[in-house]
Amino acid sequence: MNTAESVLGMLREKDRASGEAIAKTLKISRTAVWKAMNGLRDLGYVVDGDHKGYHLVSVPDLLHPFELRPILRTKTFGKKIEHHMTIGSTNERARELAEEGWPDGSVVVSEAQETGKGRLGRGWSSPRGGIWFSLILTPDMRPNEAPTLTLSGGTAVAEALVKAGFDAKLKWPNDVLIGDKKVCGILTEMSGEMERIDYIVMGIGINANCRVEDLPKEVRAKATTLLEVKGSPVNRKKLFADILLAFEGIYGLGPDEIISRWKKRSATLGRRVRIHTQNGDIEGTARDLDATGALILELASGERQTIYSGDCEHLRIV
Ligand code: BT5
Repeated sequence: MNTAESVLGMLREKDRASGEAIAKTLKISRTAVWKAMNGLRDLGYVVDGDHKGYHLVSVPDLLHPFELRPILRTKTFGKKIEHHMTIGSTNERARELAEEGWPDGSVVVSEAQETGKGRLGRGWSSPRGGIWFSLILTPDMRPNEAPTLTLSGGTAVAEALVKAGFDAKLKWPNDVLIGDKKVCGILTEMSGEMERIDYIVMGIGINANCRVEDLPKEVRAKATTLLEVKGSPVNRKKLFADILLAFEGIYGLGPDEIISRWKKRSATLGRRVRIHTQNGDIEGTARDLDATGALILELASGERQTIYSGDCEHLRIV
């Protein structure tokens, strides 16, 4: 905990705290108190000060560790958080930190991204108000087991959204939908060798308190935001803390349990779908997931085909 965070802790506890009392309790100089106060104000904390002392008037709506730590109930996820007001991509930054050896469960979060990344070189629009973050994971598993880990990220988000009152569903492999529109996308990137994972960076983007009009024209028809669905802003800090808690709870479960949790919230199984793969499109009915998280498709001929990767399109129910 740095000085500013300790000072903030005291301001939260006491209605009014004098500079002298803060300095004495934290064993720091009056100048250090003053500097910490300025640092907090720069972040958007409103602190009144008069001869009787300092008083915390309001806190900023930021996914900053100062705001998250008091409400996080996790053991490892989010114990290290790097926060940005804006960044290119949290995934890129998380990769750098993973290379530096940041531990399992570390988080990079940004209030906005300038060059957010989707899968396969696509872009991800990330205006202010969303929840854009990446987790560094160092699971003890082989690379071929990683697909179920990807499913657990989507499941955690969907379960946290359900807890917050949203009817969130999952589209294979990893989109979270509300009413068939995409509200969250996940980008999993792995570094390692055939037999061993060095680390995984899982990037999760949630359209929380942004408006659909803030997204590019071409994605609006297929996208939604929590603000739009609810009609009023959600508590981003609580939702973020709940997602980390849900994910920590699923992380480390066996593949069978992850897959069964995923299936409970699936919007894909039982639907007619078109899968865009590198080798062309395949249409059929999504029947099941196999033990590795691959999609089992029933073709018109009745034959079953296992799909390991691709973009899934839900076809209209006619
Ligand atoms: C994804 O890709 O869904 C993965 C998105 C991952 C974003 C997170 S945010 C934090 C972390 N840092 C990053 O740089 N990325 C991760 P994909 O399935 O390829 O979907 C991308 C497509 O979704 C785009 O081509 C658009 O059509 C559409 N799209 C772009 N922005 C969107 C948004 N905010 N909401 C819904 N759809 C969007």
